[in-house]
Amino acid sequence: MVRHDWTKEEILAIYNKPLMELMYEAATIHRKHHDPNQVQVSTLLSIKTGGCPEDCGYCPQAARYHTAIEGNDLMSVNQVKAQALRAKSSGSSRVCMGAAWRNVKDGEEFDQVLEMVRTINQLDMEVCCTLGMLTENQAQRLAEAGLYAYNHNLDSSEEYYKEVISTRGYEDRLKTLDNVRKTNVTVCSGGIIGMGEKVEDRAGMLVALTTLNPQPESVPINALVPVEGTPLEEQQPVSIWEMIRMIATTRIVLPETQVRLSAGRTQMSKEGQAMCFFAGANSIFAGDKLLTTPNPDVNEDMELFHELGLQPMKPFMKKDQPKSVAAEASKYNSKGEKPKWSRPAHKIDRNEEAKEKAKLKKQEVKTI
Ligand code: SAM
Ligand code: DTB
Ligand code: SF4
Repeated sequence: MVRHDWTKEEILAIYNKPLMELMYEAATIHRKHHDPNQVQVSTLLSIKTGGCPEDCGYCPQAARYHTAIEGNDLMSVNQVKAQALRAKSSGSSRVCMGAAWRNVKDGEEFDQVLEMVRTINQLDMEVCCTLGMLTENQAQRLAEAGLYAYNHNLDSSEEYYKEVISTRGYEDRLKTLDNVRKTNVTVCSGGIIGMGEKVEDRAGMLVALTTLNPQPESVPINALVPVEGTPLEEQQPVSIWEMIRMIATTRIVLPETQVRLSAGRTQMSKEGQAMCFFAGANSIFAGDKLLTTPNPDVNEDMELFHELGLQPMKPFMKKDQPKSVAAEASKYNSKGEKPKWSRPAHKIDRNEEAKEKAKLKKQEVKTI
């Protein structure tokens, strides 16, 4: 039975169970709802990298911090098609296109993204986008182009979100998820552990996700990848035990969801990842790069799958392939809306410090 009324206390009690019991319970629920030998494999593609106006404390793509990434303008449809074909031949069933945007803006660039969606859907792969905040009209246009999933993470509890991001509010994230839900696009929403949050915040995030009705079809659990120059650069990596606990708890409270073992796998042993699969993870990001940071090599992942008897899932096993409507036949117009997303603008000390450090670095570069 899927429950939407979990309390934080109940979820904490699950998270803190003796580990063997927790894993056994999660694995039992996993088997009731999923084939435990099938793992969905997605490939990430950063279609627009860096230069983002937001202040997310974990993100190397925020323009205000000084990180080593190379920014790029929006990729062309042909470049995206070539990458999608590579992903398909390496066993991925889904391409997830990420853009370093605060929100989607109607216009040429969005039209180009819609064409990317049509192109990948025509390759018979599932298409996911993560483009920031979205209006209902934009969600409808993505759906009409053939989008399969939209990723928009809650990232943490509502309380801890304020300690990480000051340029937008939690309610904007929920509103975007609601806009996606009004279409036939599936919802992918999860978060990051290891940002300095308490275990209570992890439980709080799961309460928010379980309350959604229907629950998200996919929930990525990322371990923070601490990137030099970001406010969270000095966070200690989360231990594999915490990752297993988080995956197992997510599996128990979101039984029908695909739980994705996401960022941070380069820091995990093969045995650790195997325990995550046992505890209910049934999806990964494959490819040697996430959006901007490293990820295990595809061959290594396929060796691990072979060792564990896991199989990459074929596309459209959970839901039929959407039809792509051509741009000329679209029934939706670009509305040119300018929605008023919130701007809390409270001060987060470590974000301010990282911004100041970046200013100094930029001045240094100028004077050299
Ligand atoms: N700009 C869009 C947005 O924020 O929704 C889409 C791209 S954004 C990079 C997608 C997600 O990547 C974030 O919500 C966050 O959960 C995850 N992410 C970003 N940087 C990360 C890091 N250093 N470690 C782990 N996850 C990270
Ligand atoms: C998600 O939850 N994790 C992915 C995907 N959704 C877009 C992104 C992880 C990004 C890790 C940092 C980077 O590579 O820039
Ligand atoms: Fe921008 Fe998304 Fe990175 Fe936040 S997480 S800075 S919105 S790219």
